[in-house]
Amino acid sequence: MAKDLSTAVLDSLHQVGVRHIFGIPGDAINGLVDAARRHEHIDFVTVRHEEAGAFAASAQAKLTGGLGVVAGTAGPGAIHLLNGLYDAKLDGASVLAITGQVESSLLGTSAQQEVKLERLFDDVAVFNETVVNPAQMPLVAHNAIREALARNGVSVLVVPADLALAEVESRPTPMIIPPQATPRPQRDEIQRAAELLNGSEAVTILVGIGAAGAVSLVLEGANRLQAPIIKALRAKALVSDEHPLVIGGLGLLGTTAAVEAIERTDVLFMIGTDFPFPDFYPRDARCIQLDIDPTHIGRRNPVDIALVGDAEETLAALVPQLDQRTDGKHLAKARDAMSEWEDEMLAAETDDAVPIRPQRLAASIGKHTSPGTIFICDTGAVTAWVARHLKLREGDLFTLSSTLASMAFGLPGAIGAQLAYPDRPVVAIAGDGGFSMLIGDLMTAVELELPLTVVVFNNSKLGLIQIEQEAEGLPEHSTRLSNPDFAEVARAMGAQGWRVEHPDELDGALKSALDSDSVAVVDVVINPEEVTLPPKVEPRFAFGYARAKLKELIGGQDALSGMKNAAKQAAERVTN
Ligand SMILES: Cc1cc2nc3c(=O)[nH]c(=O)nc-3n(C[C@H](O)[C@H](O)[C@H](O)COP(=O)(O)OP(=O)(O)OC[C@H]3O[C@@H](n4cnc5c(N)ncnc54)[C@H](O)[C@@H]3O)c2cc1C
Ligand SMILES: Cc1ncc(C[n+]2csc(CCOP(=O)(O)OP(=O)(O)O)c2C)c(N)n1
Ligand SMILES: [Mg+2]
Repeated sequence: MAKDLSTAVLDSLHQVGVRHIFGIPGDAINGLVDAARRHEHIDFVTVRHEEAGAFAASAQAKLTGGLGVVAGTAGPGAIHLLNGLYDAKLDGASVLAITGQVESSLLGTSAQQEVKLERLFDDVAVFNETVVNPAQMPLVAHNAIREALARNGVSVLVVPADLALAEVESRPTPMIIPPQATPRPQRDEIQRAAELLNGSEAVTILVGIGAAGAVSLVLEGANRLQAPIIKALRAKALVSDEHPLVIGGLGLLGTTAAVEAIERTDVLFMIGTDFPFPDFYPRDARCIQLDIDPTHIGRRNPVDIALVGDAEETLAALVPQLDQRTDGKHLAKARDAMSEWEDEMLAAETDDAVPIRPQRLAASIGKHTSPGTIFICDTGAVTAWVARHLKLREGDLFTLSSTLASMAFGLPGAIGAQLAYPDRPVVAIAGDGGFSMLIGDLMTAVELELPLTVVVFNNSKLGLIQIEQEAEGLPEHSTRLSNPDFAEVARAMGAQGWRVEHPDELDGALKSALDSDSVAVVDVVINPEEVTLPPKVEPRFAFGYARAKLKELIGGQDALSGMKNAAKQAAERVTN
């Protein structure tokens, strides 16, 4: 049976369960958009920026493990996709980008909007092909889909405008997506790992998103070994933050309890994690790493025993070989340190100060959301408040632009998440910088009538950058943002909006927004002076910070005018 090329692509996508293509119609992809208009199972979701579409597709892929799809027209539309596609690549998410291209007769003629797309996408893509003849269908589409799914990466299919609706002879070729060839760790290696774990005094488990299918085995193993569990940030939702074995995260956004447990540990057991910060790995401990990808073994930290395999399958073989320990000194110390940490955090989380403290805001979000909520978080100081103060429960999902650490992932990611999970509450947690970067896509959420909630941590600045500048001893520069009232902006865009400046208003606004069945924005003015501290403050940080504050005080000018400035600012603060 004959059909047009774009319909053939959509039929292939339908075979792997795709329901949405995010993008902006026009020019070279009008054929694709028309095919979507006619397609029974796949919707074209018009966004306001192709990057937002790519983030939405990436978030869907990260949360569901399936394929996210995004489209952009030739030239600028395709270029706009790039940051979102890198987000998918770096987090191992399967995304297909379909882009337009100038007509095939114009290729190589410096035509308007002609960009060498294969070169543009060369680094980001595991599969990157331009269709030059309709007879390539459906095989070329199948290959693109198969490679994205099998290699957990980005595929790019470039379709010149004149071919989008070209007739293709569609042979009935069901697409084969072979199950991933899962490596199996050798029995000997599992036994060596069991011996090392059984013979050690202080095992600490660092768990990552790769352990998502093996949570109960991780818990059983940790219980037998009396080992505290530290969660890599991407894996924050894997085990409840309130679980007695959990001692928070590791890294700049982690807890002191985790840093101290790592210092004491004699065997670190990494399960499905690619935690990227070398300074936070233990200096002298032995290390066992369990990962499905052999190229990830040892790339962050030297490894004594490598278990290359699926977390669930491998732990199912390993955990029964672990002895039940009774002397849980290491765990007891870690727990004590964690309760101390939590007590320390509680003061800020319950503080009635005005402006509202971000710690209090993050903790309040946790109190008002129901279990099963999906949280999508931006990059910034906001990530730290969420990492430390938003308590996730069993059944919640959490994701972010984890390895690329791009700004503005929250709102578009929430759009992708809400479309993939229409019945679950979805909350985007945004910085004011990140939110305003792709704010246009609030209108996308409104048009789609999605019930998602956006909470803006509004400190009127690129907060994390100011902290970075000051930690390096540099005075704050160019990080301030003069924002509108985002609640009013939200209302003007057709969403509901709440502006919160006082802690007394916080609970009511969050509750109303979360209960609302339309797009809701809660713009919370938070204390702009709040600094996220590393889990252990080194003298270098304190010294740099003090130096920066001094420079800010004298404003880099002569001391007298600097002091005048500082006095003026202080007076303004008092009168406001
Ligand atoms: C502003 C900002 C600050 C950040 N600060 C921190 C921080 O302080 N601490 C922190 O932890 N993170 C932080 N991050 C995130 C950090 O960059 C990493 O992305 C994150 O730590 C990685 O988490 P992960 O190991 O769970 O995921 P990934 O890096 O995706 O690793 C998952 C691993 O699991 C493996 N895997 C997949 N499937 C399986 C399977 N079935 N069986 C076995 N293995 C499998 C994969 O091959 C991969 O190696 C920050 C991010 C941002 C945006
Ligand atoms: C696209 C992109 N541009 C720049 C950066 C560098 N960067 C990281 S965090 C940040 C500030 C984010 O500000 P905001 O969203 O207001 O969050 P805050 O730090 O204030 O909580 C910047 C500029 C980045 N990560 N991504
Ligand atoms: Mg900010």
